Amino acid sequence: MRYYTAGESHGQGLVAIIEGVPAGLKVSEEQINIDLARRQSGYGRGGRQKIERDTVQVISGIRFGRTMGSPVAMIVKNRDWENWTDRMAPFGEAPLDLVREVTPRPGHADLVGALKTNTDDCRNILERSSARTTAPRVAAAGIAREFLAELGVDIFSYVVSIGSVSMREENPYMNAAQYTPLAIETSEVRCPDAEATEAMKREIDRAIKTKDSLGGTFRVVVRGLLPGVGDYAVPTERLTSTIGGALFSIPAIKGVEFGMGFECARRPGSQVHDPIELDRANAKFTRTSNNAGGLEGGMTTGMPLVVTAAMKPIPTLMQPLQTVNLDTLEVAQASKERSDVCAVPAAAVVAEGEVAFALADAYMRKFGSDNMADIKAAIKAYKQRLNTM
Ligand code: EPS
Repeated sequence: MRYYTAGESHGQGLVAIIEGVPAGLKVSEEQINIDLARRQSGYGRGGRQKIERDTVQVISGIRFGRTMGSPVAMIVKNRDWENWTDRMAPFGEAPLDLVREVTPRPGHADLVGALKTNTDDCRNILERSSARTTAPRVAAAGIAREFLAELGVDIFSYVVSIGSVSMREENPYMNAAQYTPLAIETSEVRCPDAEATEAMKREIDRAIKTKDSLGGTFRVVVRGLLPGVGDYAVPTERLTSTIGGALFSIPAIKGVEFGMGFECARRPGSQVHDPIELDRANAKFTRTSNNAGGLEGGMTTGMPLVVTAAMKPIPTLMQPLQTVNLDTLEVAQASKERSDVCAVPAAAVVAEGEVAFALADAYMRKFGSDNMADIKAAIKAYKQRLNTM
């Protein structure tokens, strides 16, 4: 299962096409819209979110609420388009009063993208490198999430830190799977700790006051995984590789850690690796800890998958950094425009979808891809074999 997207931040809308979708999968439009709304949420988002109410429109591939086995096409429209019809018109001449973007923001794709594509207007770059382009990715991920949900796999995320404020956690690789969606989604920063939520909001308020922006870290947690999904033999099929790559494809993601991550490098092996135990009651192998974060040798262990990602601060600053004006080549202040101060809670929702795609693809490689009935039969046979070992 893979997806493609097209669309700009202030164009007519954003499109996703998902290929390799098995037939017979139940899909809920409402659930996709809930995820789109979750992506728009979060303390620290800017004025644009008051304009947009993202909803999905399915164009193909789904009939009477079930996938047909053909590619699924979706659109998420931009409400703001009506304010940009002249400046973003696909055809005709540019308006005479068009203001080109010539003061690239440090940390954004503006400058390098303009050099690469030979344009004198950084808008051509920022329109596509905008966080807005994650909206169709979340819509597309709805298919992967439904696929996994039907196989007993669920995915959630939560924010661990914003700026210098972190929630306190005891052995999160073992315990993160116990957080409830209610505790996460009722927090304005999508953090299950009420005290940390308030401290993070204060941190964002301080950034607004000082005209700055903030990044942070979040975890994606997956429960209900079977052991042995992914691969150790083919480098590109290792889940560390596919999930890592998928998370790094989200704009602004600067680091990914599986389980204990970088801390593993500082400890001796005896304090890192998870002892194996036989759970006789459930006829399965388990681990007494989960420092590996649910992956060994690029495959699922059957323990919860716990992956942490770090997001850098938003590059648009209300107190801009120094740049160079591309017209005059003089020192200038970087572009300053309506933006978000912090989008970590939203990025975590995007990351859930990326992890879902990587896992759905790995499940289909192992258990088949044509239709849900055959996939479920293959999973049943696999479970039976593991149980009778
Ligand atoms: C963004 C700037 C803001 C954000 C936008 C990403 O939009 P605008 O320039 O229209 O004010 O709100 O994110 C979204 C619209 C979204 O839906 O995520 C940027 O510069 O990347």
